[in-house]
Amino acid sequence: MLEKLSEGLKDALRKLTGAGYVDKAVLDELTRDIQKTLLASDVDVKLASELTERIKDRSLNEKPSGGMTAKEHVIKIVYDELVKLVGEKSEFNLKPGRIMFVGLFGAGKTTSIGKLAKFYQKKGLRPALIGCDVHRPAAMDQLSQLASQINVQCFAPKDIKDPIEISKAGIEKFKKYDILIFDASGRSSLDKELAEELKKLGEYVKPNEVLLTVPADLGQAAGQQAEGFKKLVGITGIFLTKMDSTARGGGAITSCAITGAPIKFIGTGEKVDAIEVFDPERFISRLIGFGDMQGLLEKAKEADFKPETAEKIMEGKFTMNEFLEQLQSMKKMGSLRSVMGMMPGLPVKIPKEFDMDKQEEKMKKWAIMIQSMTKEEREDPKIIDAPRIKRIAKGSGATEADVRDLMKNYEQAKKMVKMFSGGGMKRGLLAKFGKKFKGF
Ligand SMILES: Nc1nc2c(ncn2[C@@H]2O[C@H](COP(=O)(O)OP(=O)(O)OP(=O)(O)O)[C@@H](O)[C@H]2O)c(=O)[nH]1
Ligand SMILES: [Mg+2]
Repeated sequence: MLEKLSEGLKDALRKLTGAGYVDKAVLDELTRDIQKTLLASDVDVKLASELTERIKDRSLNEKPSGGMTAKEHVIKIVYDELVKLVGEKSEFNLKPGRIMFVGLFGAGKTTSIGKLAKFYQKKGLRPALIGCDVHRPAAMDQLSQLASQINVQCFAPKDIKDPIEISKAGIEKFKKYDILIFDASGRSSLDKELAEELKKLGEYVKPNEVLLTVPADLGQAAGQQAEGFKKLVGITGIFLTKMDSTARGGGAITSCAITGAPIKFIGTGEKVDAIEVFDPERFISRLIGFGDMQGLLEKAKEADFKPETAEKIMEGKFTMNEFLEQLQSMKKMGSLRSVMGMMPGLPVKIPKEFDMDKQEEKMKKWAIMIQSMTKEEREDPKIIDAPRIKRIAKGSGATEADVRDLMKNYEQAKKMVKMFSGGGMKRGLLAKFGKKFKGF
């Protein structure tokens, strides 16, 4: 999905992280690259150039906050601005209710209804489908087939020709169900008749959500369509379909975002589980390949080294206490996997053979072992001999081999620390450190 856009943005940011320092020339290149890749993904020219202007302006005029480096600051701005470009986060209602799907022929209504029903099912709610497309001959059959395929109840009578009448009977039939999803008629364009029918149906059903399905391959025209439906029938959100099969998704998303009707879901394939809740922050983080950027920036601030620890380390002092401090910093930052995924400048791909979860378990154990050492042992690990190893193992519920493994890793870490001294300490150290001593 959006591979080209994603690659383009990643390349632009990689150039930034690879540059010696951030200056106007670097920013010019960064914004030029971003603009180029946005345009290639069909984002409106004006939107793209406004965005890049803001990135430049903010990067030059805003001060980096809370211990961020100049590059991190720019990355954060790029991230912020891209998030704003794709819309606001909207909560999707997970309470019992009624959802009406609207959209033109072939937009993906019926498919998306199946996906959403399955989505609710997985959350432990009971959905049921009601077919209100009385015009297209095969519509009722299609809905019934889909329903039986995903094991969801469905009311799609072929003999009733009035959507209101169908709704009435369906609501009565599915009184005990949590979520009722209505498949409304489509048409080749949003004309007066369709608008009338949808309005009437809406007034009767009183849905909590009216979702417009728009195919992403429309590019910027997706936004125009959303605008039209919003004006004529009122919609609460957009289900953007076919994101997997177009390079114009950037245009579709950004043009929908400016209509003020939030994108709530995206469809990423024909299968029933190809559905994603649309969350602008997560979407952009993934697109630019830096994992949960926001999370990193906040957590990294919290988990920053204590200055006195950093100082000690810089002086070359690295006892078990400093080692423990580091392990705890890592823990505070969240799971190793997400921290690694979040590090700007680190490739997001982690070698398959490296078992993160196991490593994380290990680090937790190490912390417990260090905590069962005496003050002397922590300050001068050299004194830890076989009997002491035995005692530490016993005291921390570990094996002697575990303690030896900890000692080995501590020694390696100490060596690493000696290698880095001077600038780029603090968080930089943590990043390099975490990367190196676990065999990357
Ligand atoms: N690749 C891809 N195909 C999709 C997606 N969503 C729907 N489709 C395909 O789009 C086509 C039309 O989907 P339908 O669900 O029948 O669309 P509809 O809006 O109900 O169509 P009408 O009832 O005829 O108005 C089907 O071939 C679907 O498999 C998606 O997210 N990705
Ligand atoms: Mg349909």
